[in-house]
Amino acid sequence: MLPKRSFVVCLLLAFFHLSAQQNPMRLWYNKPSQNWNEALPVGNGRLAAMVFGDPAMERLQLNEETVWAGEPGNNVPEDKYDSIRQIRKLIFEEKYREAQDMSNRVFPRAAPANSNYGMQYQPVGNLLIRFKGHDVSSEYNRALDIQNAIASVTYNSNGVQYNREVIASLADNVIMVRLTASKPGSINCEAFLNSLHTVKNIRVAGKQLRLSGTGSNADNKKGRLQFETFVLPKTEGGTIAATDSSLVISHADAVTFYISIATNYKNYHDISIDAAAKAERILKQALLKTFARSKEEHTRIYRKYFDRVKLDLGNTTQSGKPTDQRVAEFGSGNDPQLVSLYFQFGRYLMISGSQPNANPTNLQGKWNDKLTPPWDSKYTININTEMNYWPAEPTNLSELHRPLFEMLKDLAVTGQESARKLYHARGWNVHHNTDLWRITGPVDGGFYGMWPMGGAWLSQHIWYHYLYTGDKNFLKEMYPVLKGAATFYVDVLQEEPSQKWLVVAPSMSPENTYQGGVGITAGTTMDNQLVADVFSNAIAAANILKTDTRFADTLLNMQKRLPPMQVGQFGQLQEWLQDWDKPNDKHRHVSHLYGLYPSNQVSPYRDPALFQAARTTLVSRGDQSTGWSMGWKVNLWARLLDGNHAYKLISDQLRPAPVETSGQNGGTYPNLFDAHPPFQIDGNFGCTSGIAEMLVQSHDGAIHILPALPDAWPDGTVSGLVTRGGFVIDVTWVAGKPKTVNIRSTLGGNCRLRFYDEVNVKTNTKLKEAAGPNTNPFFMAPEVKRPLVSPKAPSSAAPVAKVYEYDMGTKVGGTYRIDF
Ligand code: FUC
Repeated sequence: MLPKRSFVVCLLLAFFHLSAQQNPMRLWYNKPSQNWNEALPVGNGRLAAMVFGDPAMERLQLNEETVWAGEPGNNVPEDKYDSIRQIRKLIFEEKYREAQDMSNRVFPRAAPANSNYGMQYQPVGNLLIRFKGHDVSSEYNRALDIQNAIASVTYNSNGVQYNREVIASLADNVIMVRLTASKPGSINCEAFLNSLHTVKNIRVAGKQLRLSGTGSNADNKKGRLQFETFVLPKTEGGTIAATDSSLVISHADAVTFYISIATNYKNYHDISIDAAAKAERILKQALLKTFARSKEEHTRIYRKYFDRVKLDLGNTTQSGKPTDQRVAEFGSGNDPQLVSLYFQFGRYLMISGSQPNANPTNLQGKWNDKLTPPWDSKYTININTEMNYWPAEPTNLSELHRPLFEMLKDLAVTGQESARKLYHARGWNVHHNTDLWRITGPVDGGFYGMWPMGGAWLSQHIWYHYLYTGDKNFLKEMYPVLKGAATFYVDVLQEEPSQKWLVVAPSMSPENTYQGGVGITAGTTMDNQLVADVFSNAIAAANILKTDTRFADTLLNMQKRLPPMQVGQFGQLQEWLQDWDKPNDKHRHVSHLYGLYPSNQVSPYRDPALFQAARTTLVSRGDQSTGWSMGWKVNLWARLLDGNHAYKLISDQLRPAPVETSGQNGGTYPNLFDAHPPFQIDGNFGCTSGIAEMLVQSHDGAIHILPALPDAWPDGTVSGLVTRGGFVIDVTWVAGKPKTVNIRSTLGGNCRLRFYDEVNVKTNTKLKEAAGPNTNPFFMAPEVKRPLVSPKAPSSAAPVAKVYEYDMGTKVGGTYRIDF
């Protein structure tokens, strides 16, 4: 017999287990959203909506991913090549302020009259559904089920239970709102549309609501993006009547609203689609199915992605509370399940925002309610867009990386203009922003915009995708893009006067300064790391595809002449070629740590001194920052193998976001959207990838199991994480140590595993102690090892834990189990 107390404990545990089993993957609230950051996002890559859930007035704020201001066209200024040469000359003469002043003059802060600094991503409008008499309600619940991708609202009013379900259908390309009630004939509502756009037409056509509109004019561009929205309610029982501007539904048993939105966008240079005909076609198709069938198909498609990864970090009573309360209490409570929910929410956002045939997720994913959103909600590519795609490969959503590759193919065309005109270079490049129209010129003037490295960073993703999937056809398809990125740097690199290293100039370390208002320079650490990677990837790809031997030789020779990473006065990894870093610099960008994450140029085992220098840099930069910066730091601390510090950053990120809509304090809104503030989706994705990085890493010659597990997660299970070389990993751990590891090999080859604990090779007979370099081609180190220049010994050497490494031969499709 169990003693009474144990019995109660068991009951409690069983209860939490049960409720966790019922659906731990659910955001829920006991009140309607008061503002946009409380509303819940649904999306199918192309369409998106925020669901507010007010009983008396439902609001769906609608987006379609191609509704942008402006029209096709690039923004590359004419006749700037000589100025760029002069700026470069000033830099090499160490006249940095003059160089910056000239750059600011040549590329003004505001877009010149004949050009533009990128267009705005814009909302479509709102579908509003008024329910008279529902101001008073009880038993209210509003939820987002991220296991099935369904938003719902339930409440009781006048003795009737009302339910709403909303899906952005992955099967039928429409958004659907389903209204039901516990009593027949009790659905009475009035639906209408509105929109912020100035050029618009809202009307009722038969039993449909319609909204057409045109994207705004902005800078030198005329708004030529047209959209059409058709909303059709299908009733079961009751009647529909039309007014001038609304549809009135009376005494229905159930209603399904079908929302079809289409635009004239075909691709970045062609807007010749008939938007109305497309919206109509999609609507007709969708109407052939019942809601039940659409929902089932939608969920099936969604779960094909979502179910691939499971994460259990433990569960406490906190998980029974509304999500907003859990965010508010995260710092003081013990709520590991909120971390797994947040992790999976990042995956939810990727599945809902980045379907294979869609555009990439922008600064707000696909969710935006403003005509002029912060930073235009466009693609900021000096960190933000890349961060959106960090979880794609490791969290088993590889197909959803595709939109980024399609954008890269576009940029490899439009970016030839900026390469040619601004730099007299072959290949292609893009600066720190782009948009739906794939602009590639500098944006926001000489200080922010003079960074010709956007293509270098984005194109890393081609190589990541290849390393995780081994897909040679993909590599072949994307090789011209990689080659074009590398070619640009072959033509652009300059010999700097002091050491004769080859550097990019002018450029900057994104958005940071080394003296008041001056950031422009030559050969920043991040640029050197990026060019080294572009060259390594292009060389490796050329070898694999057996092409361009001479070109690869050129790259190899040039790569040897890139500046090394350097350790500076306070033991830090230098951000600039010169030792200009300040120990009190808290700037949100940590660009020079690109080499630590997402790249793999810093290893505790290959180069401990460099590893220590990177650590010193991160310590001095501090934790507190914008959402995306903290998301990056989760990954960086994971790479520094410090799980507790990575967890500290997760806790900082999971603090409630301040109500103000600007600032640099980060945090999380009630709907789990990340705050810069304001809302920016990159931090969600950054933290999601950081959590994966704490559990499994594969960048450093081996698969490191539980590299950065924090004390806060002593026991847990993760399954379905993917590593380089296409290994799918499941790990169960107890008391901070691995217990079982399951590995599924999708590409075969040597599987080198790294643990902090010794494995018994007598019982795990497939393993043998690792010897020599890893023979798996997806784990090979780059050909050129870039030495560290370390005039001073790095400080604060934290010891790096001892590791044990094992090799295991694997076959395609084979599964392997390791027991501790
Ligand atoms: C970069 C960052 C800002 C912001 C903007 C969208 O410029 O420095 O913090 O995230 O992108």
